[in-house]
Amino acid sequence: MEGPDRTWESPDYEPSLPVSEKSNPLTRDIDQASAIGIVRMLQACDGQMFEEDTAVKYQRLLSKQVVQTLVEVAKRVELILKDPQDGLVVLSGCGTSGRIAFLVASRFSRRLKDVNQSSVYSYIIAGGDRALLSSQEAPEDDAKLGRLMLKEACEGKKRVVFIGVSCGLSAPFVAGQLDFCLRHPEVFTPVLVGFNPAHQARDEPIEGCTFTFGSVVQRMLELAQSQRAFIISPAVGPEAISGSSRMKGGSATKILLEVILSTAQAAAFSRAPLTETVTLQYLLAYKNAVDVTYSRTEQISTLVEAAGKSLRCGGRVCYLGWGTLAVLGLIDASECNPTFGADYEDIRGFIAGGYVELDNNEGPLTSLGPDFSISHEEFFRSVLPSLTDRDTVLLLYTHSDDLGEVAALARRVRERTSNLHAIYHRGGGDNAATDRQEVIDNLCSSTLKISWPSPQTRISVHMQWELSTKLLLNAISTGGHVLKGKVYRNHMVDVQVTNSKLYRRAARLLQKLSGHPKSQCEEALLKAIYQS
Ligand code: F1P
Repeated sequence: MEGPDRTWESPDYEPSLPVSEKSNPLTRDIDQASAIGIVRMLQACDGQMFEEDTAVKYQRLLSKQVVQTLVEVAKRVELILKDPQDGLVVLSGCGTSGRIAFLVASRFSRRLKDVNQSSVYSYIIAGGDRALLSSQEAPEDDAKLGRLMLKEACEGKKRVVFIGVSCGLSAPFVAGQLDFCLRHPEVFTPVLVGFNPAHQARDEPIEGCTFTFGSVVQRMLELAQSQRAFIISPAVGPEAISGSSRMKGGSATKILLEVILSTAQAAAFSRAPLTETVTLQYLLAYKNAVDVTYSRTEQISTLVEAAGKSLRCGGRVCYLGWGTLAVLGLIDASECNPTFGADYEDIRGFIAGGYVELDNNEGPLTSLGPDFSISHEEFFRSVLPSLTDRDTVLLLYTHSDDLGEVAALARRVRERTSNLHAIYHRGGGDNAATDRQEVIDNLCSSTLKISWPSPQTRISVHMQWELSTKLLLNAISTGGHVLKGKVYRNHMVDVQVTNSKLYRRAARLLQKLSGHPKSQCEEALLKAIYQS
């Protein structure tokens, strides 16, 4: 069997770029690939998340040091769970990182509620809740805003574990929050999650601040020696589409946050030991989820093909989901606009129960515009009447959802289009097909059904289904846009240049592709941005 491709790890490979911005040699020709070729490339890329560390250059997800830090952070969370009064665990980030923070904080808050415990989790996303469903990239550059939002969230709290996520170790919003934590060590334990080695943290000046992301990381590294700050920053390899941290960055964020909170919660309420072995078992359960998902290459490529066809001929792709799988649909759809220059109607997500089910801090956002209408009713009202075979509809559900409701919805969609597909997870060894499931199968032109064995660890099988669904949706929306021609080699070429990270990336890309000097490329970019 062929070993992993380690080209990107060489010091000579794109040496000026951090791992999160490098282009992945595995996907260099993704723009030329067929649907199945795309899926195989994504599989190889996602597989890099769990590769072992070699020549000590990069820490990886399964490295001993990463596992040890996860245990230490979980212990800090456990302390808050055991004595929740005046304590808080804050998960924060920008874009995808903030969306995953929301997803994870919501899930674990719900779990605490189920066992009659008071909630200790809170999320912050740059730009507020509207950023859960749309791209709000300018606030990412605002360190002061980050600090203010954190201050507000922690008002009156005496002990706070703050987990700031920035995949590229680069967002000023998160740097501002970490700086604030470092200035108030009596209250805050700062934790940084990202996917570059610490020395690759961004060192560009931040407007109105005396610190850079890099200098904040330096201060944290010093405190890390006495466990007063923690940095978890394994490399997961370059993204399949260069810099698209919604992909592996988002997946690895979900894995790390869930491992920390799951192990902490099990230790606090079930006296489960909080050890490296247990933590490693959790991580390996996610590796298994990735492997199980990609064992369906053919079926995934059917979905990619369908999405690509719809997008190419001006049709739409709609994700109609239930529970947290629907939230993943909303998240995936919202990311297509900044990544591929897509219109909000190109790929849209809908969730059964709308904002009640989403349960976000700011409540319903429908008044913000049509792209914030997210319920199935809204789909029936505004999309269903104009649905045709050009559009692709994808149902996202699990065996714990109301299959009668799924079947009823499938029937209504099927009256307008035969291009109906489903992703369905079932677990606990439950393989028996129900009548309702058969009805749904017959209505759909393809069903990607994954039966999950009961997990060996305490990990919730739902979290594996979620990761699996995230990978599938990322493959569908990325693959669909690649087939539409929105990617050149493995670069986003229809990206919106809405913050400083994206500006630098766009300028670099112009230089790489045109061969012209930096100054000329920046001038051309500025002209394009300001349309002059
Ligand atoms: C945050 C982020 C990404 C998004 C885009 C712009 O990045 O919003 O989620 O896909 O690249 O930046 P990071 O701070 O997590 O690196």
